[in-house]
Amino acid sequence: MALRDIIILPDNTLKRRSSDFTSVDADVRDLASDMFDTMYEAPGIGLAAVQIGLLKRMIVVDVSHKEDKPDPICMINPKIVWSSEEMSEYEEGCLSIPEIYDKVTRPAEVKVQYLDREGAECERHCDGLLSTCVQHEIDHLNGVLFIDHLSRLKRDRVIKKFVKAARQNEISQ
Ligand code: K1U
Ligand code: ZN
Repeated sequence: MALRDIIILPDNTLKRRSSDFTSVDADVRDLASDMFDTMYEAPGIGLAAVQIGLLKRMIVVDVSHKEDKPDPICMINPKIVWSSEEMSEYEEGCLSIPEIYDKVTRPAEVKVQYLDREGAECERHCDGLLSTCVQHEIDHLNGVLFIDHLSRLKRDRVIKKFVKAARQNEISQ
């Protein structure tokens, strides 16, 4: 089990676009394993590679209920190929923006094409929390945070809070 550090706002890496994997090998599978360990430990229901400082297009998700059996999903080079016109609202959080939650409206359902951990081409129809979470994680791969979906006022308030906390942390070290 290898836990990785999760980077938090205002780390500028979070604003950068991640690049595709050109192949899926044992190193990629080890990375997926570390990402699941890190996500479950946090705890969270999703994680994008950029959140551990790696600008590569991999996300892991598990939206199963605590009492049910785990349902880990790893998506490599995920691409949304269809979005529903119907929208849904969900109160989102982010492991890179601790203790901030707000409602975000996104397409209710999406279809995603991706490679699995064996490098096989897959397509998955996502609805409910899985749809919300997958869209949140794919946003991360494009340097987009859930606060970018809020009003400028709300977003700026959150950024200001984290910039101030980072400065105070620097001073006290
Ligand atoms: O990407 C991330 O930062 C992970 C994030 C995913 C997410 C949450 C809510 C809506 C969309 C995407 C989280 O997992 S935040 C933590 C969280 O939601 C949670 C933690 C423990 C149990 C249940 C939920
Ligand atoms: Zn997030």
